[in-house]
Amino acid sequence: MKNQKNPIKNPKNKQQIISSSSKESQMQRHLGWERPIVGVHVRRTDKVGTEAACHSVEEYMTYVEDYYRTLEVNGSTVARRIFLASDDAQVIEEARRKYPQYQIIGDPEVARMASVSTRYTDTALNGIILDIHLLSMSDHLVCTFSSQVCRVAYEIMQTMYPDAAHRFKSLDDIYYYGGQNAHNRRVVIAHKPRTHEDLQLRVGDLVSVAGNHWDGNSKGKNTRTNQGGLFPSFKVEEKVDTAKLPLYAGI
Ligand SMILES: Nc1nc2c(ncn2[C@@H]2O[C@H](COP(=O)(O)OP(=O)(O)OP(=O)(O)O)[C@@H](O)[C@H]2O)c(=O)[nH]1
Ligand SMILES: [Mg+2]
Repeated sequence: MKNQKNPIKNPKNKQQIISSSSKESQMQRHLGWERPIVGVHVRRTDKVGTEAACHSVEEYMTYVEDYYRTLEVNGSTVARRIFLASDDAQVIEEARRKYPQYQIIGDPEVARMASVSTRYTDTALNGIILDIHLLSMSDHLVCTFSSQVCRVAYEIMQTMYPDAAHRFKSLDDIYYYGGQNAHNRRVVIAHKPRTHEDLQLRVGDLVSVAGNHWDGNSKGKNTRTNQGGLFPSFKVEEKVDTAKLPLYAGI
């Protein structure tokens, strides 16, 4: 009985597991997948200018090149390879044109189906599942963590290593769990707005933070005034929320 419930020990399920993993390696052979490989996710279309800034292909590739140069510090030569996923097919075409020294694995047709008008079809769903899977299988990720797509790939990647915390470069947000509790910050140094974009802060105010802009500023909302805007990140500190947990005195 016990044996039947265990999918690894049950021969029928074992067969399924073996065939799905061999399908995966067949697919990787078909794509020309070899390691080391960097997974690059370029989120464009509806995201750009509304929820996130546009980053050029060159900006992503600078960090890819850094990764390969670091591998080469011992004097070896490492072939340049990326897996490129995007919701904009032009990005794959642009990268292939500008970086002929790179082997670029990526399917412009999958990216075309990810456009806003067709992304809710079954074909597009298969495309995003495959893209996230291949991003997670990469040795290193270069992407924008403002996108849930890359954060999911990174979360899956974490299951393959004791700690994958150094295996990514995000061009914008720090990692966060979609739907996480608020990480409010408490103001420790008052702030007078420098421009109309800035928040006014009093010591003790609580600020909900939307993102780090990596130029010394963060964006957030002052919960006292309900005003949103920028502020110097060093003027606030994390407010740690505590919760009462059961003591299990009998254990
Ligand atoms: N195939 C493919 N589809 C993509 C890619 N990037 C974005 N998409 C599509 O765009 C959708 C965006 O999904 P969301 O979960 O809203 O992710 P996001 O907009 O990047 O981030 P949040 O809205 O902040 O969660 C995906 O479900 C896909 O349909 C990509 O690299 N490949
Ligand atoms: Mg979205």
